[in-house]
Amino acid sequence: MTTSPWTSRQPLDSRPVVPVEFGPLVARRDDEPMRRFRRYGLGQFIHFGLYSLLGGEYDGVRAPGAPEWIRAWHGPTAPADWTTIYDGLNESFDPAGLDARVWARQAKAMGARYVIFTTKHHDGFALWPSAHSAYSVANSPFGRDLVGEVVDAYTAEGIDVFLYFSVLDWSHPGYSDGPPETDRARAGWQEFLDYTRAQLLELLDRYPAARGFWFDGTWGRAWVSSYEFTHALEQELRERRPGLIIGSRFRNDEHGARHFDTNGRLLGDYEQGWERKLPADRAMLGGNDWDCVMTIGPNAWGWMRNTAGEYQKTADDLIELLMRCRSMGGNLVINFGPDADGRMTAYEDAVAEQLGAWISANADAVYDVGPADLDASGIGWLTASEDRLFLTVVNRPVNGVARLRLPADAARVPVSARLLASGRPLELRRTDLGLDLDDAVHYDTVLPADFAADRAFVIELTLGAPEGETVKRAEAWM
Ligand code: FHN
Repeated sequence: MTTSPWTSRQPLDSRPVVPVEFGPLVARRDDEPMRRFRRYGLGQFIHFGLYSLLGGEYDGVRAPGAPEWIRAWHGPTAPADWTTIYDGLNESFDPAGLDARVWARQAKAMGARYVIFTTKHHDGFALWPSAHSAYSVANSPFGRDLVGEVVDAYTAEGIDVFLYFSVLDWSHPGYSDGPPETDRARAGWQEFLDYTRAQLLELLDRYPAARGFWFDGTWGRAWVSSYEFTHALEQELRERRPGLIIGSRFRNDEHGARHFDTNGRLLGDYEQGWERKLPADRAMLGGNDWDCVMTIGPNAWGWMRNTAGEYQKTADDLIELLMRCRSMGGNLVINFGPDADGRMTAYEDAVAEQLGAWISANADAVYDVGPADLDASGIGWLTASEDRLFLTVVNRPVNGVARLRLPADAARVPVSARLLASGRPLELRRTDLGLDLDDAVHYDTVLPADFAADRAFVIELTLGAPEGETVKRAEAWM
C-alpha cells in the first residue's frame, strides 16, 4: 500500500501494531447502502448559506480566499466590524429564486445519483430550523426549512441525500480550535459538544430519508482530543440509523490519527480525504471505498460573483475526472454554488446539461461498474461490468487503433467491440506483437476514419472465452 497524500500513514506491515482503543467501529461494509454507494458514479455537492449572499465580495471589494470562508476575512482590505456585519446576514437571508425542485430536476438530468448538501457550514448558520440554535433559517426572512426542501426534492427524483455538517462552528461561543485550558473554556467546550450531538441527532430524526453525513471542519485540536466523545457519538448515530454512511473525516483515534487510525485502518465507511485531488492509482486506495469532491473553478465552493481570471473546468474536464474516478472504483462529486437568489449560475447550467447528455449516452460505462485493472496505455479510462469492458477514449490514437493490453493467459478476452453511444460495430483484432519475453496479448479496436468525435467517447468490449492461440515458434538462441 502506498501512502495517501494527506496522511502520514505507513504501509501496514512496516510498523509494529499500536494498541488502539478508539479505532474503527465498522469494517468494510457490504450491505445495500454501501453497495448502492459504489454504484452512484456521479454526485452533486451544493454549498449554499449566508456566504452565498455575498459571492466572495463586499461593497465591491473582493475578499481573498474561498467565498464560503468570507467571514474569516481579515487584514487591511477587510471592512470594519466585519464579523458583526457577516453574523447579521441572517436578517437579510431570503433567496427569492430558490426552488430545490429545480435543483433536483437538474441534478437528475445531469446524472447525479447522490447529493451532499451543506446543512451548516463553518459560519454555524443552520439551514434547518434547529431547536438547538437561534442562528438558523427560522430567524431569517426566508423562514423555510431548506434542508427539508432539499431532502424531499432530491428524494422525489430518486437521488440519495447526504447531509454535509461542519463541526467547526464560528457561531458557537464554546467552540475552540485548541484544547480548552481553563474551567470556563472546558465548560464552553462541553456545551459545544452537547450542541453538536443534539444537532446531529436532530438532523437524523427530522430527515429519515437522508443516507449519510458528510462531515467537515474536524481538524481542530480540541475536536481531535475529544476522541472518546466522537467514538461514542459515531456509535450512537449508527445505532439510531442503521445503514447510515459516515465518511472518514468525522473522527480520529486517541493518538490523533485522522481518517485512518494509527494502524492504518479506515475510520469510517469510505475514504473522505479526496478533496480536489485524485489518487494516482488504485494501489493508493488500499481497497477502501472513496469519493472525490471537486470544484468547477479552482477552489471556490460557495458562489463567486466574479470569476475573472479563474479557470472554470469544462464538461470535458469533468467527464475525464469522472471516468478517472470510476476507473479506480470511486465516485466524482461536482460542486455547485447557487447564487444569492438561490439559482445555479449560467455556467453551472451549461456544464450540467453537457454532462447529462454525455452520461445518458454512456450510462453503462458510468454507473454499475468497477475498475478493470488493465492498462489503457494512456488512451483513456477503463471501467468494467460483469461481461463488458468500457474504454472511455480521451486521447484518440493517431493511427486510429485503440490498443488494450491483456495477460496472454487471460480467461476472458474481448470478443466484439462497438461504440457505446451509437451501437456502431467496430473491428476488433487480436494482436500478438511477438516480442520475446512478452506475457501480454493486445486487443486492437479499429476506429473508422469517418467516425468524428469532439468529446470523449466509449468503446464497449464484450468479453468471452479466447479463441485460438498464438503459434509458439522456437526461440532463437542468444
Ligand atoms: O473548508 C471547507 C471548504 O469551505 C469546503 O466546504 C470544502 C468541501 O469539501 N471542505 C472544507 C475544507 O476541507
